[in-house]
Amino acid sequence: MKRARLAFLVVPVVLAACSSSSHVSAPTIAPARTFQLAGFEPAQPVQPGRATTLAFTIDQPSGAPLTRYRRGPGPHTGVHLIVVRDDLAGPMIHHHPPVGTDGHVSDRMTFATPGRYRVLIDVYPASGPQRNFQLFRTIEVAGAYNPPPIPPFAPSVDVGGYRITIHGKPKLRAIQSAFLTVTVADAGGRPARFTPWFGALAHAIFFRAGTLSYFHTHVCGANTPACAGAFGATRISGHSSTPGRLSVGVLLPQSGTWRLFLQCKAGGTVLTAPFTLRVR
Ligand SMILES: [Cu+2]
Repeated sequence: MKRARLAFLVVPVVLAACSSSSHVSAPTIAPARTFQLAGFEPAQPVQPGRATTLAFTIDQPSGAPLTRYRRGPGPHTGVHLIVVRDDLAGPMIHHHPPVGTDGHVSDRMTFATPGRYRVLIDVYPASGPQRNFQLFRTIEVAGAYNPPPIPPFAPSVDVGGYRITIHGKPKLRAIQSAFLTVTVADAGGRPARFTPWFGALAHAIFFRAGTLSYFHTHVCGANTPACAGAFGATRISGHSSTPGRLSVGVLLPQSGTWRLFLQCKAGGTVLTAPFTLRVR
């Protein structure tokens, strides 16, 4: 659509510019050069419950593969692979796969249940005007898919022997930053001791129901250098200085129903707790 309109706009200008010459050639309008996924696997629907290779290369606007990614101790590095089922009810997968010297990224993951899955690739190139950008794909996992409605807000989620609780009912508004107070306690009610994971004490990954818009913040602690960074033009990060307690920064661009997948590492295990948030 955009391309057609561009062609329409550009051709008369070229004709006018060339009107005094003896011959006129119509310009060829190429699509805008952007970063794009190449050689994405799986190219076909996959089977549930079976380890699957997910692989790709990111081609730069020049056409050459992107091989140099931002590196460092913080979470804003490399390639983040985030996978959710479209209904946002199921689990979330968050990997930082290694990048080959030729730019090829390959990972293994298992899709537990049938359905449509959103693959979000959050990319931090080593150089260039953009700090990071996202690319998307959909993977179909074979079988009957009856997506359940998103559950209402519930303050506590039990996962991996821990209870993760949001304190107070969140009152969130689009484009207004807020902080959620979250506690993580073991089965005996003792506060969890967090281990930094991917450069942060916790990762807060948000997807909006329906459109699957995405946002991602981090909770930083004393031992997470380079954790607090910019998210595009936005700077927001939470912090934690007390065992078992997290202050999670939220800044969502649109109203609607969002799912927060809160991830932290406690007792050697990565915990992922999904919460439903209404944003006015
Ligand atoms: Cu993260």
